[in-house]
Amino acid sequence: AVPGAARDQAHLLHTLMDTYTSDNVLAIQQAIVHHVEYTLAQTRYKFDDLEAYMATAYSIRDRLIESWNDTQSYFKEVDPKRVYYLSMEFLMGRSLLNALNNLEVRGQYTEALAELGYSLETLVTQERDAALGNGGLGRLAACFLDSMATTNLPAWGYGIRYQYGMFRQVLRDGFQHEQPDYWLNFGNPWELERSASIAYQVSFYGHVSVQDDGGRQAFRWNPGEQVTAVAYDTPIPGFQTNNTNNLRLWAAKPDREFDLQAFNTGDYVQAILAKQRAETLSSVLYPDDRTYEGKELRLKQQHFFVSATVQDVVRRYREQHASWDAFPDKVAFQMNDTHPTLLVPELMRVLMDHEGLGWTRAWELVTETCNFTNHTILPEALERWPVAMMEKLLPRHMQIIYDINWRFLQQMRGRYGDDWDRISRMSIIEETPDADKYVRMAYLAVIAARTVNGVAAIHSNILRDDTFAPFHELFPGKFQNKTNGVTPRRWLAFCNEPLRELLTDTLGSDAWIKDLDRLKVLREHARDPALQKRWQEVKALAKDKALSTIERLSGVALPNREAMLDVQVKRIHEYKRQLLNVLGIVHRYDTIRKLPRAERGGVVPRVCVIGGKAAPGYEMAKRIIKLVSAVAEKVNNDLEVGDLLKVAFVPDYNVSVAEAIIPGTELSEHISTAGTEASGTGNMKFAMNGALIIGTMDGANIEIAEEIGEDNIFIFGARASEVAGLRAARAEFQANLLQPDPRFLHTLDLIRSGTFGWEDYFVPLLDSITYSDYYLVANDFGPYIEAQERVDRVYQKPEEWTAMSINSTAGSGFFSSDRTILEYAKDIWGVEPTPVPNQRDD
Ligand code: B1H
Repeated sequence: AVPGAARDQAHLLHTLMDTYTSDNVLAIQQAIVHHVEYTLAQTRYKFDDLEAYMATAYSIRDRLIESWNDTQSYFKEVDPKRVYYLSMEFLMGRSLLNALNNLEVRGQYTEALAELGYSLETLVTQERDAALGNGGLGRLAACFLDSMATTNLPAWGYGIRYQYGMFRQVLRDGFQHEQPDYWLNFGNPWELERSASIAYQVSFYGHVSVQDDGGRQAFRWNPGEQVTAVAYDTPIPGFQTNNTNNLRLWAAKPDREFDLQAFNTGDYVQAILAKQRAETLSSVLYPDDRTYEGKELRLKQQHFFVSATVQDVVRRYREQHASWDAFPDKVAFQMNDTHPTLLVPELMRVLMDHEGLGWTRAWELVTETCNFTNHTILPEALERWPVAMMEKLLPRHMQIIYDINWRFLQQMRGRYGDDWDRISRMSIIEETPDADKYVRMAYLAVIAARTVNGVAAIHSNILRDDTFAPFHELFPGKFQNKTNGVTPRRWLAFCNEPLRELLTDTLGSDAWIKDLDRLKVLREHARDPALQKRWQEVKALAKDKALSTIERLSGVALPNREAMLDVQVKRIHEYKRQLLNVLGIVHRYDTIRKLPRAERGGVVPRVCVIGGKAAPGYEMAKRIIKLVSAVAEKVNNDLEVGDLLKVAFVPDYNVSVAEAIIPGTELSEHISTAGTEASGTGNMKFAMNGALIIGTMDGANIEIAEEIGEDNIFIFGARASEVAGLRAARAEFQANLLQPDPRFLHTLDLIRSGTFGWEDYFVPLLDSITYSDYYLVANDFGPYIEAQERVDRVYQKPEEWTAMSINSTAGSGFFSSDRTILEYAKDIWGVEPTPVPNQRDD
């Protein structure tokens, strides 16, 4: 029994909290005005939209802190197994609407702000996107955080608090320019700085000494440089749950104690400046998701966040456990691609050199807790670090990697004998005569991880049968598939309110938001005229909004709201084949122009939108952007064509722009060369919102086709199984097999002859698909054009189109990241939903 005094105190506390975070409008206004006056130190009588946004955000953060504290103390009490999701990228986007909707106080806040004279819709746009990621990989991590909180998993995200996120893309004269994204300029109200309580030293360089420790060799790393990692915590709310998880991002600060010697040399100011350089470690996100860059700073970033994370996890474990025996029952790590693979040698090092475990025991603990997700098979993206660089920066880790490799290769010899060819192919160390040696990070990850997974069925099959085939033979049980998903909160319920209402009405409750499979029921009503009518209204509303956003961002006038909205938004890559899309647009333009005036009435008007960033050093991708702009310039000003075709390039595509465009899109393009896109997640977002997909049999498109039915998607082009043969045929100039489509040749001629200007600048682009054509643009052009003609024909039958649209949403349940995350929880992590009781209910 609780003693009387304590009970009274608890009651008092509950009452106080109830008053402060009550859901009534007055309490909300009080909290906002409080933050205007006392946190921002502005006068409550006059504050602008930015200040109103900040104060609103602080008032919501107060609520999040409460549930976050409750969650952390509950987990401490029950000590469930936790999962740690390590990622170099978390592409979070904006937080305000997400938090309001998750806490289900959006209505009350809208009203509270309106009475104070502010519109929530306007305040929302004051927030800068948290763009700590490149694209799909970073956004996947963000969707996973949302689903882990919503499904009540004891989960933490760990990453880097970059001061500069993904660059801002501006177009000048149709060319991409990069501008820094200093997103923390006005402060970040969603984070809590933990510099006083949670900070660790992270070491670099130096040398390793060996001591004899009673017959056992003891290794000591004497580092040459140290920085401090300071924690910044961002609460991650779930939907309709009291659980609030944590995203912990590390920032580098100068180390307080290290190298005081430098100060004694007399140059005090120089010494301070030198220390200050530590902060550059976490200053910038690498904006290239195509080729891995062998830059030392990038390797430093990887070790920095891995080392701080390991120290944090070990401390948390050690607080509650005296021995290491329970470690695998309490901890699971997920490595988001190879970027956090230093986790393996770092955990080995800590367990052996600090905690005194032997190799065998340390290896058991590492291999029972670490798991690896691969996101790409493009060979140029696979990380290989020069041994010389690794040795210099992380000498002890390099020793451990050599040891892991030595033991692994011994095992290989036991199995395959002196098959040196095979052994060198599987070695973690890549050794080619007369060349530098490299550490193959993916092999290190595969060898150490308990599970290895791909991100869509086809991708996981390629990993098993091709990329990692020899490892699959060795460890068949390790390999899994976990098809990606996206959060239906941000990507449907919160970004498309009218559709949310329609779905809730049609399905009888809003339970679908947490149980997306319920959308299946819609199938039965796909041809119901009443539903179709409302569906079309909802879609038209969203389309109008999307078109306005596109007009504002691209500067292209789009007066015809009836034109089909056709969108391809994603990073610009040759393998994603934006070039195929542009060639299709040029062909469409040419076709319209050649049509006799009397026949133009039969043309389906289109607005073709392309958006996405090119890596700053990716010349081909930058030329593609210029080509889109040049084609847009010509087409949009051609009075002959008028409203039948408009082309827009949307600059600075990011999470917030996606939320504005996806709900209104009618046709979305996912047209990568089969076998190149690991999964894709944009495809899932569009399908959920009832856009039809034109796509290849690649990545998750294959499973989308399966789920929504092949009749509801426009599939075209070479299959993955044909790609190698087609490429080989090209290489051998078997021209008879590869007689390019005359429409393709004519389209290229139009560009080459200067129809869109800049013909010299486009030569490398056109050559890349004329000679080697690695991504089979020429091969798939004809089938693409024909698929687009099918699209046009269906668009002319609104009932057909609407039924396909309803079926797309209906079949998208499988692509909720809740499903994905529960599969990870069960098949990989062994963690269980652990709902936190509401403290105020007792
Ligand atoms: C994906 C990356 C990626 N795959 C290197 N690989 C990076 C590679 O900064 N880097 O060095 C950053 C990112 N990103 C994407 O992951 C795939 O291309 C998509 O198909 C997939 O949907 C997404 C999530 O799994």
